[in-house]
Amino acid sequence: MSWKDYIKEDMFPLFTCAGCTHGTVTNAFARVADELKLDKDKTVIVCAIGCAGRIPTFLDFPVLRVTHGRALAFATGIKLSHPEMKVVALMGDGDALAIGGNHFIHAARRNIDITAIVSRNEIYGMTGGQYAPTTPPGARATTAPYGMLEPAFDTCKMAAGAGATYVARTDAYHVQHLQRTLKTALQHKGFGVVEVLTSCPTQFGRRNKVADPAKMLERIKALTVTQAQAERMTPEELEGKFVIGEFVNTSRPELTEIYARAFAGMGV
Ligand SMILES: Cc1ncc(C[n+]2csc(CCOP(=O)(O)OP(=O)(O)O)c2C)c(N)n1
Ligand code: SF4
Repeated sequence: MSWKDYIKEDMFPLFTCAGCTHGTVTNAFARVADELKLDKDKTVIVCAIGCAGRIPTFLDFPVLRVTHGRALAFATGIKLSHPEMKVVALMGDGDALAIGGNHFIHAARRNIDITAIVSRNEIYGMTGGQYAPTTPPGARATTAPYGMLEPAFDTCKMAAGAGATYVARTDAYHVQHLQRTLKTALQHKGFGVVEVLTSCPTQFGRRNKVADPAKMLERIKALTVTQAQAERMTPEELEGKFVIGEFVNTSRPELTEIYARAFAGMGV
């Protein structure tokens, strides 16, 4: 088998705009699925409405595409009823952190064994460029024509604070780092979060003078620092940067195991 066996090539061409790096995440996922030899009968991907949510339908796994913001709610139901399944939620940042923010923090609190991958393109791509909770201050969006006035979420700090047992950030420029991070996350038991910095040249780029897909990738490169680099930087130097790497990798009781123990021998 090769990584291409995890892609539904008959569905090509992709619907995405040129330079959209949601596709880079899908590509990395397929390669890691091949490395880990993920069983297509024991893995399910849940995604929702949005460009990021549509991309997983090109992966050759059972894919459940649900209402915007509800990927983790459905993923939780699948995992509780089929604890033997590997459950992955592949989401956009608006999807995961705005309308789906509540599901996100409670999945982390419960430490349910789901891998949550959040593609952070800093905008609502599919619906025409409205700002997301991840849009950087000052950036323009259709709903922020004079620049974003609100601060952006730190997804990783939020996930860690809510109790996720694996938390990491990576990006679509450093693709080997992206693959290594996804590989570790997919082997983790418990609620794992991988934030992937991605680019939307069409809706973010055009409004923020980085419409060229290559420039958007250079922007990601310029904005990211490793944890080792971050340690040598002042808070002022770190302002607006994204530290990539692993922030949490720990274990504590997982929700479906807690349920199994609670109902053991009761015939439930
Ligand atoms: C319940 C509901 N609310 C709002 C929408 C409209 N809607 C569709 S996609 C989307 C945002 C998409 O942004 P994101 O999740 O960041 O994904 P992207 O398209 O940027 O990849 C919104 C608001 C919807 N389809 N359903
Ligand atoms: S609108 Fe943005 S997120 Fe959607 S496909 Fe185009 S580049 Fe990708």
